[in-house]
Amino acid sequence: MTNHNLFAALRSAFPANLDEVAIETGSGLLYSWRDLEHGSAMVANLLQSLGLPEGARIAVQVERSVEAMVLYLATLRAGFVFLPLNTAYQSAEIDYFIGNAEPAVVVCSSANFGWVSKIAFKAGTKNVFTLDDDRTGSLLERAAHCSDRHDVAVRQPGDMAAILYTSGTTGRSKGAMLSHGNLLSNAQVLKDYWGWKPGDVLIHALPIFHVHGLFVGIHGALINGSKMIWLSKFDPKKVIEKLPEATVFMGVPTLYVRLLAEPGLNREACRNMRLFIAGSAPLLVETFREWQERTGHTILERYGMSETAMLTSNPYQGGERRGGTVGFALPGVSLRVVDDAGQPVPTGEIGNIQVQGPNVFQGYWRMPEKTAEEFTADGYFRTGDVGKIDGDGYITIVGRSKDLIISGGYNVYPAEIEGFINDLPGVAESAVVGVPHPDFGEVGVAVVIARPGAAPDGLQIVAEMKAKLANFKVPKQCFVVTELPRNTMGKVQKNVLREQYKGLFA
Ligand code: MLC
Ligand code: AMP
Repeated sequence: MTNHNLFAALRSAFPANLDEVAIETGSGLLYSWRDLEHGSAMVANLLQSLGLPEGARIAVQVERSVEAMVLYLATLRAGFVFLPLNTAYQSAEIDYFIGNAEPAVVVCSSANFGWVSKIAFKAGTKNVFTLDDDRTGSLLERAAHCSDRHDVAVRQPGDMAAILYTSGTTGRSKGAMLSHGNLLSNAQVLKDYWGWKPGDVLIHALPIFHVHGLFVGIHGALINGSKMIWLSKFDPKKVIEKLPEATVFMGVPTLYVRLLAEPGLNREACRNMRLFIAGSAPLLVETFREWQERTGHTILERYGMSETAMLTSNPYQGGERRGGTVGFALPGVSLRVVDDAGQPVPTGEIGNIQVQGPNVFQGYWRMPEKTAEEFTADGYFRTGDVGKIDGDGYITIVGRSKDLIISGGYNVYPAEIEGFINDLPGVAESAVVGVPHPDFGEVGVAVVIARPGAAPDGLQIVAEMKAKLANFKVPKQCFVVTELPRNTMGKVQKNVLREQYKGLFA
């Protein structure tokens, strides 16, 4: 019987000589392919020894490390479901995710063990392990006693491999269920489309709790048997130092903006590079052009989402990479632009982007109604992105119908933040909008109306948010005003607010 487990495909791409270097860290630690093979086997054996039910979720909130990646590989290998959580999430956020996903295993940093384990045990989780970014923690201690041989669990293409939580427009996060088949098909398509070849080396400096770093980066390198230069965090100077040893780099636009701010970024530093890829948020045409001038390389911009992994890409070869566009639908992906009635719009006109393909997710975890709402009768997923296709077939994302702010590549849903602010004493109502920001692309600004007789303070409101919410979600400024602009229906006109505050960080 064919094994469709994603890990089996990644493993089969490992080089014949397992003693070659698979990963080199920023501090010079080397991991061989054999280390990945044995490490993932040991952790997979540990997970399997716990007697977990079929489809058990393994929730992980840990700092970026090679061992955290090995835990991901081990979860796939053992046939369980990986559930990564942003390290910025605080207790109320973690409480929701763990309560909703009911993971059988939770892995957290030892610094957070106290509060995370309390939440996990309350939700019925039986196993809580720790994993730190210095190769310590109870997960590795326990795995050290396990065999380094392991038969990859047999999985079908439709079996769940991961759940990625993405915030909802109503403020409640939804868990997008991705199957082994979704992820493998996308990895295989990208390997060909981006011309991965022997000898490629990827600089990996992105978080591994979202699609970009976890799937596009890790799968991209592994399915090509390519070495990764693994940086513990994004540091532009360190990236530039490592560029001559690499051929591929991936980043959200903020990473490119920060690299351009470094005088050391030049053609010489990029002499061995083959490909720079950007995505997760719109790349400004100015950044695209400045990059071309400074490095001689043309950034390849692509577009994707948690629910679908990658959907479109500018061409690697055989066509021009056009700044401001996200290229063409990837092979196997069907993408259409439709009006609000669901009818295709003429070439060049703006409409809603809908997609279909082997990479499109299986639905939202325990939310069948929400899942049904997001698919059309003929099986297309409504992305919530608004765009157009020009006469040459290039796709441009021009906006979003979903009320969403993308800040430094992280998604922030205004509804969630407004809900938080509205519950604070003295607040009658609030509106959160995204405004342009030179570093993060876009950041949130909160506009608040006081309750009669109350005088809430903007700085205090920001402080309250910092204490309770993931830091990237916190609006950079909060204004208390006497009224919000409204349309005739009484609905807040966010476009007017965006216009009013657009110069705040210019
Ligand atoms: C950090 N801060 C942010 C922020 N990141 N504010 C807004 N937006 C962000 N993204 C704030 C913190 O709150 C803090 O504020 C201050 O900046 C410093 O925090 P830090 O943690 O030291 O920041 P830094 O390490 O510089 O992080 C910036 C970053 C990071 C750009 C490196 O945000 C990042 O790694 N972004 C990548 C996100 C990503 O991988 N997205 C892919 C999603 S997948 P204060 O006030 O507390 O000091 C997806 C699908 C697809 O979208 O298509 O790929
Ligand atoms: P996430 O839910 O974190 O997976 O974010 C997905 C969203 O990021 C998409 O729906 C788009 O709105 C946005 N996005 C991803 N890539 C791009 C891009 N290249 N240009 C514009 N928006 C993008």
